[in-house]
This record gives sequence, C-alpha cells and structure tokens, in this order.
Amino acid sequence: MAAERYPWALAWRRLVGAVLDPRPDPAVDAAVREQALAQAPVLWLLGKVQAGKTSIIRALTGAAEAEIGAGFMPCTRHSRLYDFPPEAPLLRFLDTQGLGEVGEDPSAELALLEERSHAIVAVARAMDPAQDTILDVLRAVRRREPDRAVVLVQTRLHDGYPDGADHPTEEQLAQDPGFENLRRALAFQAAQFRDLPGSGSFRSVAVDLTRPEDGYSDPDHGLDALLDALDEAGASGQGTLLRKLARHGSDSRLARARPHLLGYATSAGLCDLVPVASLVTVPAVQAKLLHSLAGLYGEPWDRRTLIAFLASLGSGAALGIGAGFTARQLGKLIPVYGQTAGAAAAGVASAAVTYALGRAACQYLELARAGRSDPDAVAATWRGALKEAHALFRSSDRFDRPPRGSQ
Ligand SMILES: Nc1nc2c(ncn2[C@@H]2O[C@H](COP(=O)(O)OP(=O)(O)OP(=O)(O)O)[C@@H](O)[C@H]2O)c(=O)[nH]1
Ligand SMILES: [Mg+2]
Repeated sequence: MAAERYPWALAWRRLVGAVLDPRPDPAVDAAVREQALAQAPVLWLLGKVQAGKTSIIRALTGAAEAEIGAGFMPCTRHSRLYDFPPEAPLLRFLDTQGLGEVGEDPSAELALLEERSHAIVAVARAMDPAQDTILDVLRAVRRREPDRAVVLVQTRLHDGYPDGADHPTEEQLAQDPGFENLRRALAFQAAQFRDLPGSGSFRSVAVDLTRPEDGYSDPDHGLDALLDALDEAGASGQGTLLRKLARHGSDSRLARARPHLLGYATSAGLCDLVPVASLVTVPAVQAKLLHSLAGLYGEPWDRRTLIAFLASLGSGAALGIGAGFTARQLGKLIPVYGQTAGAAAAGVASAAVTYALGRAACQYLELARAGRSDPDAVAATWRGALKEAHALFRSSDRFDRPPRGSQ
C-alpha cells in the first residue's frame, strides 16, 4: 500500500518539488487521465444542425479544436469525444453531427452513438419549437432503455429577449412581461421533452453562450447550472457526489474548479488500486491539481506561497498529504477511517485528502487574489472538506475495485 512506499516527509517534498518544477511529466499526465477516464461516463450531445452542441463543449472544456459554426450551415461532420476536464476527466462529451438534413438516414450512426454513450444531452435553440426529429430519436432510445438520463439544454436565449435587454434574473424571467415570449417558448419546449417515455431522470437548463463582443454581461450565462445538470446525468453516481460536494462556497471560480477537484481526487484514489508498479503517485496527482488550480485562479505558486499554504493546513496535513499515512495516523484526521477496509480504504482516503487539499487551495488562492491571507479559515476549510469528502467517497463504490483496463 502507498503508506509503506511514501512516508509523509518524502511525500511532502515530492509534492512541493512537483508543484514548483514546471517541467511536464508525460507519464504522470497520461496516467492521471487514464485513471480518471476509466470511470468517466459519456454524454451524447444530440440536436439539430447549429443548435449549439459544439459551443457547449467549447465553453466547458476550452477545447480550441471544437469548431463552432456561423449559425446556419452544418459545421460538425464527424462524431468526436471531448474530455472534461481534459487533464483529469470526470465526464466525456460525444459531439455529433446535427440532425435534420434532408435525405440522409442517420439510423445506423444513431445506434452506434447510443451504444457508446451513457446519458443524453439534447440541445435545442430555445426559440425553435420544431424538435420532432430529436424527440423521435429520444423516444426510441427511452423505449429501449427506460432509465437513461436526459438533459435538455435550451440555447441562444437572447433570440427571445426584448430589444437591447441583457440576461434576465430568475425573477425577471419568471415574471417580467418583456420576457413573456421566451418564458412560453422555454416552457413549451421543456414540456415536450419531459413527456418522454421511461423513468430516467430529466432536467432542462437554459444557457446563452455568447462572444464577449456581443456585449452581454456574462458570455457564459447558465453554464454553472448546466454543469450541475450534467453531473446529475453522469452515470454511476459520481454526479451526485459532485453536486453534494459542490454546495459549499460561493465564488464562481470555485464552481469551475470543482470538476477539477473531483477528477484529480478520483485519479488519486485510483493510484492505490492499480498495480504497485504504477509510476504515478498520489503526490504527483496532487501537484498536478495544485498547478491546474493556480491556472484557474491566475495566481501561480512560488515557494513562499506554496509553503505558506501548506503550513496553513496544520501539522495534520503533513500526515495526510501524499497518502503517506498509516491507518492510525489517518484516524487522527478522519475519525471514521477505520470503517472502510483494505485498498478501498486507501483509495477513499487518498481521494478525500486530494479533494480537501484542492478545496483549501481554492480558498487560499481566492484570498490571495484579493491580497488577503487567513490561515485559520483555510485550515477550517481543509478540515471540513476532508471529513465531508471522506464520507461521500466512502459511500460511493468507485474505489471498490480497480478501474477498467488496469488488471
Ligand atoms: N447566442 C448564442 N449563440 C449560440 C449559443 N450556442 C451556440 N450559439 C451560436 O450558434 C451557432 C451554432 O453553434 P455550434 O456550436 O456550431 O452548433 P452545433 O450544434 O455544434 O452545430 P452543428 O455542428 O452544425 O450541428 C454558432 O454561431 C454559435 O456561436 C448560445 O447559447 N447563445
Ligand atoms: Mg457542432
């Protein structure tokens, strides 16, 4: 088990060294990705031509190669998988060709997409009521697989705004007479999708993904709600996990950081389950996470800030970081530790420690952006996140067995 291989002082040094040393390590990158991928559900993006499928992927993953159309001509010609987050994937998006070109028969292709995916993200322009082609596909899938989750993403909201209006608040959207048209269109469309056969979960979310030069106050309007809905749709319970862990904290960067926290935590947890010869160690995964958070917050680590951050976690952290703990040591951090057995326990512990480390780093970085420092608050976040994440990872089954392909 990791405990014998990485005493905490070594793990600590490795972590600090790996965060400060910017040299990329392709072996670690590849292994982190692979470990996370082994559990990542595939979400199939299904919609008419130019509905906004690829735009959603681009907004979430930042993938520059995800090509977006000009608004009318079909753009995406071949199905393609995108990982989210790319470095430590929690979800995979299967981008597809838009439906609805006259004369083509997409049934063979659709059967393949259905087989390759776990849940469906239906994408529809909010002001486009003609969704029969998409609904027909969904009905057929749900008859075969009644419990497949479906998320409806309603795009291009501003097509339904009154002239010159910015994005409405929730209250405006619910009551303001100026948004009556949009309100009706959204409700009508969502009702059609809600009526699908089967018992799988259904949620609708409305987004408006604009370019900064379009002049709206938020170019990613609705993206956080979308993330929440996608989590729920993701198979195997990991979505629920993400949402439960997500409730705390309010800054919007934290909302964007969450998938990274969970992706890396999952990968760290799996380090304990894959063969001993694995090159990847928990500290290496944690270092990647701290790196990627610094990028999200625009606050690069240097030796001084990193040591200050780690020191603020208190001495208990030294035991936890890097999975360099024995059960007894970890018991001091997490009183319920002893209730989980064997390798699964180590996986759960490594995942929880990694999650909590990232969560505390988010708070540290958010404060640092504002030129502030509050070690007590960061320590409290670390402790709270550790307990919470441990309980949640323990109740999930993701570390009960090695990931696919590692045996
Ligand atoms: N205002 C606004 N425009 C959007 C939104 N989503 C997509 N668009 C625009 O709609 C057009 C089509 O976007 P794509 O992402 O290429 O649509 P797609 O569904 O992938 O299209 P195909 O690949 O052709 O099937 C582009 O001009 C986008 O900029 C949105 O939420 N709001
Ligand atoms: Mg596309």
